[in-house]
Amino acid sequence: MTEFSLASYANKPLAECTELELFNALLSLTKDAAAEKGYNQGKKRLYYISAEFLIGKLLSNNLINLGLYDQVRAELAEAGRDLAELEEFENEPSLGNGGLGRLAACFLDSCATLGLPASGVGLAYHCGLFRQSFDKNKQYESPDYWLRWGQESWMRRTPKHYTVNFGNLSVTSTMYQIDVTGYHSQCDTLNLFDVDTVDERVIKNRINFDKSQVAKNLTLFLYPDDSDEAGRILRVYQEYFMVSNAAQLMLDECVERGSNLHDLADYAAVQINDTHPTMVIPELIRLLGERGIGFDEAVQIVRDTCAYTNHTILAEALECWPLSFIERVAPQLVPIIQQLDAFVRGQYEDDFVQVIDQWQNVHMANIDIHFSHSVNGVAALHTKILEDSELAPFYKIYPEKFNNKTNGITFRRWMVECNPGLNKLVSGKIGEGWKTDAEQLEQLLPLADDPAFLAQLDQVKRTNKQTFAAWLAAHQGTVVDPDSVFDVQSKRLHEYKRQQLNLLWAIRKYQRLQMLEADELPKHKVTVIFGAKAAPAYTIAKDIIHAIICLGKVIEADPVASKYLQVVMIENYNVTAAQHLIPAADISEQISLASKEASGTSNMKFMLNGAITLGTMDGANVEIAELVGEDNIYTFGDSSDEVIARYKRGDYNPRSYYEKDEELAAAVDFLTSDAMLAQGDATNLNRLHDELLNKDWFMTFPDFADYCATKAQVLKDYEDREAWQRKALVNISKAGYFSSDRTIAQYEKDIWHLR
Ligand code: 26Y
Repeated sequence: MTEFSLASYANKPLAECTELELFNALLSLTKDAAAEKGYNQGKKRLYYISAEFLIGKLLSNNLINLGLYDQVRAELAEAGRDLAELEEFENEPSLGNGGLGRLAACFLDSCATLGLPASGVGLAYHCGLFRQSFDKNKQYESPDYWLRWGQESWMRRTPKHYTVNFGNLSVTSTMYQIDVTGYHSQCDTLNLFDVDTVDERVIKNRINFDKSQVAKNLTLFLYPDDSDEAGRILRVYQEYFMVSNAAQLMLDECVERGSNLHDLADYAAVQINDTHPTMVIPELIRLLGERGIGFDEAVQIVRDTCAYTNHTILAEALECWPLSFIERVAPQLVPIIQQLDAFVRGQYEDDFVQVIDQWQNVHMANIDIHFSHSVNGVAALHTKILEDSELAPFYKIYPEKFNNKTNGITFRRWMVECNPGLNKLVSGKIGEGWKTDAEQLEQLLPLADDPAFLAQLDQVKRTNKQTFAAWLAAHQGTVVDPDSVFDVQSKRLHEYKRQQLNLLWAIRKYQRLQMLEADELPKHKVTVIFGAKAAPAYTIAKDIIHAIICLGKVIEADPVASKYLQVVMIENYNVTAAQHLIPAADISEQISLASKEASGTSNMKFMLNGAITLGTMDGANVEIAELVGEDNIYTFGDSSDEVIARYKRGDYNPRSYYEKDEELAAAVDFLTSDAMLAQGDATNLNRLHDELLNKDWFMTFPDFADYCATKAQVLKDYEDREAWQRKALVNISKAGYFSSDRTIAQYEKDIWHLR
């Protein structure tokens, strides 16, 4: 084992280095240390294909996993330098959007740690997902040039190049590699493809660019605006580029490892992360055909190799492309997709399960289900809804394919790295074993009766809240009170996640504060903290952001209410912000409309960091509730069965709730009050008001009263600090089930069989 000394990677004394010089020295050191650990290898390899990898900053994560963190920090400190300064300096890779991408990142961490040979395969987006800023209380999007400032060097350029043929043009690619370090183990890799002709100059203003110049724009943005046809076709180009590269890479590597391609399934497992990589199925069939394998055998080989994960039951996210788009982008796939369609038609009559529908639209999920050997949901309830309703006709045909893999998170990033105080407290009591054997956290349970330990837990939370407050002040100039209750909802902005329900609660709270007598005022101030990006073309989501920011300003201007309530929106919420925020949270808001959130993973991160969940019985919340017991979680709202039944009846009318509940009506109408209009834009506020009153597709009104009553109980219980920390301790102790190491072990055992 080499002794790694940072000084030997710098060409001048560490004290005299610029941040860039220090950062580059750390990069080289980390890469050498990773190379020395070596890479997980074996006959069979996992190819995890995903449009997103939300990997977060890598410096500290890699140092921790390589066992170099303390040593490097000490060496820096000796030279009067601070590792935190370099963590700030590092740009966060902008390669993902939300849960699906972060899950992919946690999975790679666990694969590497468990010694499974695995490659992530995706795209090297130059500007990634947009960077969010606020101006006039609205979201603005700009390109996130995360590759600048020397940081591109996490990505190693490889000599691998492929040709990808589109209908009207042919492009070449280059593969870049990022090391995925396992915790005290070997490495895996994240393989990201870039198009060689990429040209950032096609970007016009902000995130607008010439959509027709595919060879130049293909790898610029993640999820480019798809509100017009050019944008949707571009998405198909991106997807085909991703999977064609993935398929070619995989076949090359498998042949190198000794496969004759007939036995491909013994050499590769492909996991299709949502429908975005679906075209890998016809592409593999096509490539196997080129190499002399007949259609029927190729179909069987591909089915044995591929597995599909469904992450959503929202119809809009189940991709469905006009065959004419595929004809333009990848005409070579059309006859194959038609053959797959004919194959299905020959066996099943039900329109629902066909590959190509009567309007000549290709249903990507249907390809995945017929032509892979495993279909999994991401939480027990989600899988059950897929089986019983959403995908019931498929479940009837292929009951053996369906399985559940409840999501998980890597505890290395989501506790060891982001919450050093808690890491120290926990490890001081039960040792370090929980970092790779997460169920050991249960050893903390007896401490629920130890007031001294609960006080220490409280102290850790307090410190984290102060640290977060300092970070927020430095980053966006917003001042929050660390003595207030941190009530946090951070996740993609979507109506089904119901940030608007939380917003209505905050309005109601504000209105009540205005009516209270001095002796009734609450003990603790509540700081409602939101972090969320809205898709650029998602109008109502942006209206919700606008309303949240406006409300924050209204309250701030009120001398009395602002002592008891603050509403804050974090700018450009990303993994870095999450790592600061989650350890500081008291309340974890998981308030999606029951049946709509496939799993959620922030719920797990908050729990692990000692926040108490206030949530609906949706996604993985259900499993959290089972584990911690009803005393240690707050649940409310209609059940998924009730919600599904109400959708089926089709008789939901938000007005009937509005008319019956005066407080609800007052809160809704406040959106267009003079106070709000003085802060914001009438178009946006009126639109949101009307949307809620006339449509409210995600049924916030029926859950409003129960949500408010439950939240009142949460805030009341917060006053008993010892009882509260006991709940926190139970949550931390029971979080072990949600380690992505457990999830990955299940994928390995049930689906991949890499070993
Ligand atoms: C339509 C297309 C543009 C699209 C883009 C992004 C479709 C879906 C997505 C992202 C989906 C996503 O992030 N899903 C989340 O996956 C998590 C990991 O399984 C779940 O925990 C979470 O409930 C789900 O919303």
